[in-house]
Amino acid sequence: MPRALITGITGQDGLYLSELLLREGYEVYGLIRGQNNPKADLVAREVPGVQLLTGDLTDLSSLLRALRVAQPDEVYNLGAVSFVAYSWEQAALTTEVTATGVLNILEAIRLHSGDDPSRIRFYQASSSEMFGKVQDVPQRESTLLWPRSPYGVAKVYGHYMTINYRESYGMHASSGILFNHESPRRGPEFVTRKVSMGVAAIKLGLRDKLTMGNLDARRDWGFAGDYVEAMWRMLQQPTASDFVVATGETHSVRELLECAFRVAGIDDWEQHIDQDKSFFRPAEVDLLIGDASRARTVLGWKPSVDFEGLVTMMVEADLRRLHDAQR
Ligand code: G4F
Repeated sequence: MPRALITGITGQDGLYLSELLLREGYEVYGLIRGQNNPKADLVAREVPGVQLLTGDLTDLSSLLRALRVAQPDEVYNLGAVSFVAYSWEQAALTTEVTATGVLNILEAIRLHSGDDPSRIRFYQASSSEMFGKVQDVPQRESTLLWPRSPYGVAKVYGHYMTINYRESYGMHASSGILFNHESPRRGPEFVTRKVSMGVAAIKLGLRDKLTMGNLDARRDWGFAGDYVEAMWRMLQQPTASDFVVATGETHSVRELLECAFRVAGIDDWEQHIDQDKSFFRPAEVDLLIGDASRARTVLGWKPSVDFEGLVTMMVEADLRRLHDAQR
């Protein structure tokens, strides 16, 4: 039975990836941070087969301990301070977790693996946020990175450190440059979920307005359930490498709003939107659109849910959730 260790187990990707690995017959361990982490219950409820270990990406010895217990064949590093807007407010913490945390887990794997650093396969959750002020349209693996946030800078560090460990020690370390990926499990601070929850609440008459930031930013949004499949496929390759994972479609936040209100059957959507400067960022990533040709060719991966399907899935899930909560 193959064994996997996942950091960032409490996020949407951790949950979807756990489901996939359990289906594939893995023994799955999840690293969870802090004393009495309230999200432990969520993991136990949603993916009961996962065994939780306490540890923190900023604490090397806790990572070594987790590796000793889990004895994984594969490690997926999904843990990060992942909300871009927050990274300006806590830039040092973001750097410690999202950048240095990658070095810590790579180093822990190297130390744990002894003579054969390639025996544990490693996945690093790199991000399209690294493209920032984009230098190519669409963005691909070879596109110059130009991050625009402390989060993006931290992800660039983790990305290159992963490549460096592959080249220095022969580790089977791959980096997935994932474009925005969403689901009904997405945290409410991210724009897609904020919109799906807000639109559902407006539809049910629980509120009237949604306060937004920049409506012109464009993103390549896919479904998280599809993207964890790409992560897994990367680690099944004979050689480690880096892959862009994206849908190849781009939409603005305005189009996201239009679509979400349309799904809920509300026409006069602009009446329900306010804008507030506090939701704008000090520097914006204006346009993301990925070219995932390499993932298609090498991994045989393609997305199964398009933009409209994703927004429909999220709005309908929040409508059901709010409806049930009212009964
Ligand atoms: O949903 P967002 O907060 O995601 P963002 O910043 O693109 O980052 C996400 O995707 C990255 C991959 O590219 C990940 F690495 C990262 O961890 C995260 O998952 O914001 C999307 C866009 C931004 O341009 C933002 O300015 O939506 C714009 N936006 C407009 N109004 C808003 C809002 N974003 C949020 N969160 N809230 C708003 O009210």
